[in-house]
Amino acid sequence: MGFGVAAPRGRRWEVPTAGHFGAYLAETDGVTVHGLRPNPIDDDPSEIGLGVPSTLASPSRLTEPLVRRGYLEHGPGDTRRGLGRRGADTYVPVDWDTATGLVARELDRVRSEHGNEAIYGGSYGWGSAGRFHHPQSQIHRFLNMVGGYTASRESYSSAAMQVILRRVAGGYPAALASNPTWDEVAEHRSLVVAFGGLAARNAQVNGGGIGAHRNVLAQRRARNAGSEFVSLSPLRDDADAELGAEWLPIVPGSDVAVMLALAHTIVVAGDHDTDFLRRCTVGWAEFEDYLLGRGGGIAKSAEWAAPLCGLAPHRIRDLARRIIGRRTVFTTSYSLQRADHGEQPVWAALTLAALTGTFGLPGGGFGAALGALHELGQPRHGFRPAAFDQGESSIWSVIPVARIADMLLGPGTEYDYDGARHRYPDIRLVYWAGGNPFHHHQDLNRLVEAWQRPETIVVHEHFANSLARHADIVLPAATWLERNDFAAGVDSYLSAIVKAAEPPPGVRTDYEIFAAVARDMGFEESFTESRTADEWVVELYDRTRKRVADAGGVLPDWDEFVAAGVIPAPTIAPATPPYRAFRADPDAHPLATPSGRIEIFSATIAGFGYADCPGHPTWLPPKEWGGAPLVQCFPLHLLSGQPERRLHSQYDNGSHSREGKVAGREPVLLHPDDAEARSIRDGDVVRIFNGRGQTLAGAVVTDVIRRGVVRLATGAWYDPITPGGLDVHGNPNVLTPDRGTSKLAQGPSAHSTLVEIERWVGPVPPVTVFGPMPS
Ligand SMILES: Nc1nc2c(c(=O)[nH]1)N[C@H]1C(S)=C(S)[C@@H](COP(=O)(O)OP(=O)(O)OC[C@H]3O[C@@H](n4cnc5c(=O)[nH]c(N)nc54)[C@H](O)[C@@H]3O)O[C@H]1N2
Ligand SMILES: Nc1nc2c(c(=O)[nH]1)N[C@H]1C(S)=C(S)[C@@H](COP(=O)(O)OP(=O)(O)OC[C@H]3O[C@@H](n4cnc5c(=O)[nH]c(N)nc54)[C@H](O)[C@@H]3O)O[C@H]1N2
Ligand SMILES: [Mo]
Repeated sequence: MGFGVAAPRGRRWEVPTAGHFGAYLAETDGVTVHGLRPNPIDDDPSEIGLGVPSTLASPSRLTEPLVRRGYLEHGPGDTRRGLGRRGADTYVPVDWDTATGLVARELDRVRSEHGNEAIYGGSYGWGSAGRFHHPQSQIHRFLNMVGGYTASRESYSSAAMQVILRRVAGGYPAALASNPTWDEVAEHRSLVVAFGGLAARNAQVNGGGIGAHRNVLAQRRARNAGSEFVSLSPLRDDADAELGAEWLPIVPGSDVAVMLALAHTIVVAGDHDTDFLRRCTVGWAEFEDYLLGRGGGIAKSAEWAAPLCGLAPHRIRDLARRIIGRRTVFTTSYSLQRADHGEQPVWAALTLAALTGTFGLPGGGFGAALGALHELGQPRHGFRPAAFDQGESSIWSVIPVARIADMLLGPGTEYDYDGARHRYPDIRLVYWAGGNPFHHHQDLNRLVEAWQRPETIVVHEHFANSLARHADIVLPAATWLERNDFAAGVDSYLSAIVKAAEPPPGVRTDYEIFAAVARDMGFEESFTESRTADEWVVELYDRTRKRVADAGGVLPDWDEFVAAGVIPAPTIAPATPPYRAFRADPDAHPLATPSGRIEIFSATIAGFGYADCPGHPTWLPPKEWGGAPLVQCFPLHLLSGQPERRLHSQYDNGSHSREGKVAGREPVLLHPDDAEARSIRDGDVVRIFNGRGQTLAGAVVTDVIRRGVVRLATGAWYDPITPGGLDVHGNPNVLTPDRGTSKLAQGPSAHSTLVEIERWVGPVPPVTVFGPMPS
């Protein structure tokens, strides 16, 4: 079994490699990687990978284990006792045996003194692609062998969507397996009504990798076949320019009002599909009363919605007319549900799909975030590659993923989630590998406080980023370019990952780190099963190959795979999409809901009695948006969507991301009128602020954005001047609120944020976060 082609010394050659953003060829001399180019198999490659090589030997690279000075001096719990402060301390290098020994002793102490639930191993995040070196699989397997840990559930991506779909439409997996594909959309020349648009930049990535980018190309083919696209979004470029999409620039947070007005217009005209509603749904009557304003309520007409959403009534009615009688997809981007009451737009879009009778039809019905990830809108291949077995936890302790700061700040506190009361555990030790809460969590200043509560924080990282700078024990981990592996997910390809560079001396893979700690704790053999990493990689490939063979397909052997670099995934006929089977015969193929039908009114949810999530889709104004009283102080709606030049915060220190900065900071998009009112010019450094925090960004004055709305992408490495002080680099999460979408899903609500902006006068503080750890 080989992992690459040997070549004479001093020469360079190319090896295949792959990240979440695509397959590349890496030019290497066996020690150093000299550059990436997209794998020629990809007709629409992403440039995100191109900046990665520039980071591997950069000043921010972690190259030795480090321990926070105050932690070494005072021992675990110094910050809990007020003796030290994470985020304001310096670091001391230690050797690997000392570092892994410290981790082993602490894990052992915490589990024996406080029980395993005092270990938080939720470790949310994307990490890197690769079936074996997947950091989440590694850490969860490891912590399960420690005896279990407090875990997290749902995701920052789709928490509200997941929970509402589970309650009213048979679950998120069923929705994904039923998603309309662009090929079907083309075939039926469907109308695509995209709430939150179909930002082409977002289809650059997919968890687990992408052999060849096809999503946006397939959208264009649908357009050329006669499909039409409508993008309801505050940003004009939320749809690929070649789609010729109609842009309806709606007020952020107002989507449910538009959806209700569309429903109202269709129902008042008598054009709804009463047969489908009778056969396949429950609760239409309750919803219809609400929609039509019977019993003293307000009718949710186009006139009602217009002042909320900023669209003239005739534009809403025109759209309703185009929907009637046409195969239509109602897709909601994830962004809509990463907001206050994020459950509602998903539920309302399902309801539109039901009342138009398009639900479950090929190329029509409900779309779960089409185009927001590469896989969404692409055919599924029914093929499941093998994974590194995570084992099982011997304890049951779980929080909704975005409630981490609440948990750390309120041990023992009760909270609501999805119909039950729960209690937060008292976390003493946090262990993170692959993911960065100082990237993904909201209200970072609050997180900085919450983060002082645990006694020990252990982190595996590549770089001296904000996560490393807020940890006690920092263990330097190898990157995907420094490991052998293979990528395969729901993508239609498998991509080989051949080590293109040696990690710097002193850097280990996550696997080696966990194996060393496991050795100190006496379970190394169960963790490694006596296999080296490379043996595991080939083993997982062979298991995948066997699965495929059992299903009647064929995969080449490992050497042939590596030589090809990228190979097509075998097609294993997927089951009929659950929504399609359901609509054909709802009695034979019921949805997994109490009624077996789509629940337009859910007696279960109504029974929870949550004011922030009633029993049917409801217009509930966000706490922060253009219609809230807080606009008096903070008049601009901040959107903090995904970055075009990065995957989240990954490789923000690389050349590709840094080429996109303005005045060295993250660009913030604002409308010319909003800029003029504040004497802001293109290229200025600006301060964005609200009651939670403040950050500096580089102004981009542009009319692609709706007036009153600003956009600052996520992922600029958090770089506060002082802990909790001004962030100098443009991280939006110092501004976003840390509150659950509702008591139902408790998802993150980053997109419901109001801010004010001013031109920054005076000396501009330098960005320092791309330098080494403070020592
Ligand atoms: N305001 C706002 N916040 C958001 C969002 C938003 O729209 N607005 N979006 C949310 C969403 S959808 C998501 S998914 C999250 C994403 O949040 P995360 O997934 O946490 O973000 P990443 O930057 O991908 O974090 C990955 C980290 O793991 C490290 N890493 C990568 N590979 C490896 C590895 O192999 N081993 C180890 N040890 N480390 C590795 C990287 O250096 C990086 O620091 O952010 C959420 N946060
Ligand atoms: N390049 C790149 N692509 C990515 C990622 C990345 O980091 N980089 N991350 C991936 C991940 S993990 C995820 S979960 C997906 C996320 O996918 P999404 O959540 O869909 O992505 P966002 O960029 O947050 O939002 C998409 C658009 O929604 C619009 N929008 C925001 N709020 C509202 C609203 O209230 N109403 C309406 N109508 N529109 C609104 C914004 O204009 C924004 O551009 O993206 C994935 N794709
Ligand atoms: Mo996400």
